[in-house]
Amino acid sequence: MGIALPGAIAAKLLFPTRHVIAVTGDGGFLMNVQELETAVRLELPLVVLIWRDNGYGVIRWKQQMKFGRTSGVEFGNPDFVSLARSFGAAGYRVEGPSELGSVLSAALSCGKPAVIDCPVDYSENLRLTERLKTFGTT
Ligand SMILES: Cc1ncc(C[n+]2csc(CCOP(=O)(O)OP(=O)(O)O)c2C)c(N)n1
Ligand SMILES: [Mg+2]
Repeated sequence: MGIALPGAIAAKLLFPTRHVIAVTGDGGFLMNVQELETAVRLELPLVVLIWRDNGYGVIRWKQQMKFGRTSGVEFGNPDFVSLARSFGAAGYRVEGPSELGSVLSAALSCGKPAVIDCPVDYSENLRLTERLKTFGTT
């Protein structure tokens, strides 16, 4: 956790002509959010795509599978669009699945560091796990 944005900065420094997109959970992004300042200062037009589920989703999933309940995995988030803009980066929000492609294109061509706030619903993961269990016993 936390490596996505610093990793993207390193990648963009190494390969300045290539598109660089960091894909990260909201918790991981917040661990090194201050590196947005680095990306802005170094004028690196990279994109950070944040899956926002307001929690430690993979830990929530594992707790639910193992204990049938969760603890300490929910948190609140800042407004990622405003946060990005306050650093001098661009901020975008995806409002529905059909928008992801166009928002990504806009972010990639905006000419400065960009953050995309993308809400996700991971509940399908639990249903998938249940189905895999069923599959394993038949
Ligand atoms: C530095 C660090 N702390 C803790 C962990 C354990 N860990 C792995 S995934 C995870 C939750 C990730 O949450 P988030 O970044 O919001 O991603 P999500 O699973 O919600 O998509 C945690 C706490 C880790 N991998 N690295
Ligand atoms: Mg999360």
